[in-house]
Amino acid sequence: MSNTVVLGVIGSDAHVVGITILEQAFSTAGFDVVNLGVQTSREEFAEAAVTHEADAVLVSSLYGHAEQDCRGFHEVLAEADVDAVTYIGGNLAVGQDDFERTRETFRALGFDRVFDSETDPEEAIAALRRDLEITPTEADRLTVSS
Ligand code: B12
Repeated sequence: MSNTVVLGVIGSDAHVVGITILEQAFSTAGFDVVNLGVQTSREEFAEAAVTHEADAVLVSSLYGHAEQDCRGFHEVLAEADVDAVTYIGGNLAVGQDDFERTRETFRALGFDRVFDSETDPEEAIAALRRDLEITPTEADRLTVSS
């Protein structure tokens, strides 16, 4: 059975290119991807995660307001009884000059992993396989190492 990933851009953010690339990469890697698109509210993420029984919720944010948009995000997921791995990535802070501090901020908000805008989608895919304890096939291993 495939693992399901719910993906979207949070808040009022309209940057669509990154999640389109992520959607393609996760689909190619064998995940079922539900792409909620841009300008997705916290409640829409939670609703989709419940409806699709998501194993992971992937949040993207590019426009510099991620911290504000993500305050209370995990509380909304918890209220909806969502038990999924949560990742966030993109341009998470204005300037993003100290990414370790940014990572700490979003970890404190409840995200399991925090990625910067230089992240190769394959890195996130490999991390999710580890977190969901998915054993890659030989073909996957060859793809990742190439
Ligand atoms: C194109 C663009 C726009 C277009 C968006 C068109 C569209 N519909 O997509 C337009 C012109 C509309 C726009 C508007 C704005 N933009 Co703009 N935009 C860009 C630009 C030039 C490219 C973004 C892009 O498509 N990159 C290509 C994709 C492939 O890369 P990516 O988005 O980074 O995604 C990758 C990674 O970040 C990562 N990733 C992303 N999300 C996630 C999530 C997870 C879980 C993981 C693992 C990885 C991951 O993987 C992705 C794929 O490789 C960037 C600058 C830049 N060079 O990045 C600015 C940029 C993102 N924009 C910026 C800003 C400020 C704005 C505006 C607020 C400007 C304004 N004052 O109006 C508005 C916001 C409007 C809104 N409501 O969202 C800033 C953000 C600053 C910050 N965060 O500190 C940037 C960085 C420009 C800058 N240097 O100032 N923008």
